[in-house]
Amino acid sequence: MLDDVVISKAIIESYTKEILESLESDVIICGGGPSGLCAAYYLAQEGFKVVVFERTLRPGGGMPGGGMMFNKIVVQEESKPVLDELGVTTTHYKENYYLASSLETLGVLLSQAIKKGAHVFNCISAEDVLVYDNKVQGVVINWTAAAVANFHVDPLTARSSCVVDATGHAAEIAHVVSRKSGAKLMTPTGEVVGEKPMWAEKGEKVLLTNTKEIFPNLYVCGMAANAVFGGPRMGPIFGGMLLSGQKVARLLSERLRQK
Ligand code: 48F
Repeated sequence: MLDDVVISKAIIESYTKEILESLESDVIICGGGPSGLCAAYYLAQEGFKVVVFERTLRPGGGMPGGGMMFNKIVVQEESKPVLDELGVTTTHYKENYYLASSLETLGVLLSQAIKKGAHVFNCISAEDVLVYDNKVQGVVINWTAAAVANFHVDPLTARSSCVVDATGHAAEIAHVVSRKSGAKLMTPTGEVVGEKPMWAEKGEKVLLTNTKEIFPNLYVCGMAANAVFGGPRMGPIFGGMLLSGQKVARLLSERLRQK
């Protein structure tokens, strides 16, 4: 026999428990695209308490769409070990070019991040940050549906030792910190420089350099890193996104272990 209300209680109790536990963590990642999920996977694997807030119903950002909805992605030689480690099937196209299904890659990445212990919440947007003593100390969250409906709903907050802006092209968290704190970001202009036109070779090259701390306790990875530092976009080559997520996880892991 199945009781409809028991089903409801099971969902509400378990979701409430998980989100309550997630209000204080080591790292909050804003954005569940490829770079954010990859960062979550590596941080969770290292045993850190990591929380991902993803705006949309379905995590994955630009990954499932591949290139112009042709649902394949390309990765280069140096990032293939990440897909191998995750267990994603790749095929060799030509020297330095490998292909993977964008859907398989997303499915595996999401599944592995959660299995390692990352807490991934969809349908929640990070709309602001907590800044105490000129340091980012967490984020302000709200249901995406409230914003879509244009409801005036006050948000809630989640605290963490560090925050990662993995919001993609829009670099939303960097923008909000720059606009509201009045302080300078650690960029050449002190502000978000803005993304440059498509150039895969250069975009992928500068992405790892751009993956770093940009304000006390605020890190940036993925396309947001190039947007913040004025790097080019790079289209449906995803190796850099994975390596950028891996790099930010390493930087955070080194930092959090020092505490
Ligand atoms: O855009 P997205 O996929 O960013 P990424 O991880 O990867 C970029 C590639 O997809 C592609 C590319 C490849 O070379 O250039 O564009 O850097 O994923 C960003 C995710 O963040 C969510 C958004 O819905 C998407 O899933 N997001 C954006 N703003 C917010 C957010 C926010 N304020 N709060 C929560 N999630």
